[in-house]
Amino acid sequence: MFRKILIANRGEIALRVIWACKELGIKSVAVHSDVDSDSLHVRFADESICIGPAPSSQSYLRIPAIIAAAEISNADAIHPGYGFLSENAEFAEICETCNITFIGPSPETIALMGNKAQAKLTMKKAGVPVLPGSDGPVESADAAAGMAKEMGYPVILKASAGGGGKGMRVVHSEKELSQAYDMAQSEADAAFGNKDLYIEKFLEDPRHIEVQVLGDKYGNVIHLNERECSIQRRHQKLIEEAPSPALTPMLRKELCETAVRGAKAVNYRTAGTMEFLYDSGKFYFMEMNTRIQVEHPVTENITSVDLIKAQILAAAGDKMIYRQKDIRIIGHSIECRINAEDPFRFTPSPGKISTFHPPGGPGVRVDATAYSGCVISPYYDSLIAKLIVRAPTRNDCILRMKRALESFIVEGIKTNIPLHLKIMESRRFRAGKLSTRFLDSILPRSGNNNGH
Ligand code: MV4
Repeated sequence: MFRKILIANRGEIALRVIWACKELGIKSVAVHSDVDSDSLHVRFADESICIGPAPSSQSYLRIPAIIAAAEISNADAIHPGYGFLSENAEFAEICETCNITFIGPSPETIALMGNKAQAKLTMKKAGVPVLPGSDGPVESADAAAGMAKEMGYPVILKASAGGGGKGMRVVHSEKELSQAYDMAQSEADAAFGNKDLYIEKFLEDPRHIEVQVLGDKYGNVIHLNERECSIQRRHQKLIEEAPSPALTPMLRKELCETAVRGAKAVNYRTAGTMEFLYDSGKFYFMEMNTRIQVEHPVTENITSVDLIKAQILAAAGDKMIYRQKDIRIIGHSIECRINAEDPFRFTPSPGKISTFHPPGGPGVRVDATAYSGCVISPYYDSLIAKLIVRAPTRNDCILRMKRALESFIVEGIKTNIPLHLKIMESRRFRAGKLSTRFLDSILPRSGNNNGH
């Protein structure tokens, strides 16, 4: 087992990894930027090292500084958390070269799944359902027009190197296609240095349902059921829950077994997520995320599996202690992402939090980095806490979330707690009628004009 793990991240996920290390008897090393020296991850790690100034490009993304910190502190592994370097194949490879275990998939798997066109083709070959479209990148606007004619409009152009919505264009008719192709291509080139696009049939109002998978180095792969993540704004998730209110037991089994088949096809050996679009009783593979995700606690709540510990144990070469038949869903769980932002205009609200008093009581978990007196920096994302509740049923969960939100005190900055309360009180949410356009039905019209 590892003696010491360096956490190449900040915020609540850095703390979450530190808690796992403590419970496993592993020493932890925090890295931090200048403006994060008073952060809780620095305070609770066994050691900490400053790796640069506030901008991520000069600190949390600076590979040489992070590797140097691991060598100076004699860490034998690095946990990348989510975001930052977590899906950077080059970083994973450099870790390997330096004899530091990267807690995640192999560099080859990260690179393969990072190319969304390749990932889709790989999954299609493995028998995972995908939307009709090009097999791999599409060569030209003309080739795209030919395919669009065949499958019918609307279609969507997506950057192969993309994911999370960048370099995407929905096309409703042939006359829009060539311009959309050029725009998506230059956006992809600017954002990723890769112009490749692929095309597929566009679903107007699907759900986003993802399956948590877990593998080890010996070819064992299981699933830990699904999460529903349809409530998003500008490809930023706001609320996640498990299980999905949309699935029947039969569909759940089919979806989750399909996800395992896909993960096995790429020799998956750690925690990961297979993302699907779901519409009218059918699901289609969209992307695979080769990292731990923000919303992993809802899965932990319904399965009682500690996903961070599982990642660490898998990376250390332990054989998986779970068999699929040991995994059962118990109850329901919902997560609200509490952001430092104006709740209806979505503009950031950095600054000093004068009072921070999170809720507690039965079934309430708060994964937070904020505390009374802390300063929320404008340099990083606006997530200040994840409020996660569990209860026997979805309805109990919603009532519990409502009371937890009502007793969550954050003063000094604005948060999106009022928006979460509005969603918990909405009839559509309570009925489980979710889709990727759900938020449009909640927001006042003025708040709607910021989307794509
Ligand atoms: C789609 C789609 C509909 N049809 N692909 C958005 C993020 C990126 N990962 C892919 N996305 C979508 N791809 C097809 N063929 C709709 C979306 C989409 C979306 C997906 C999940 C959650 C929220 C979303 C919001 C807008 C668009």
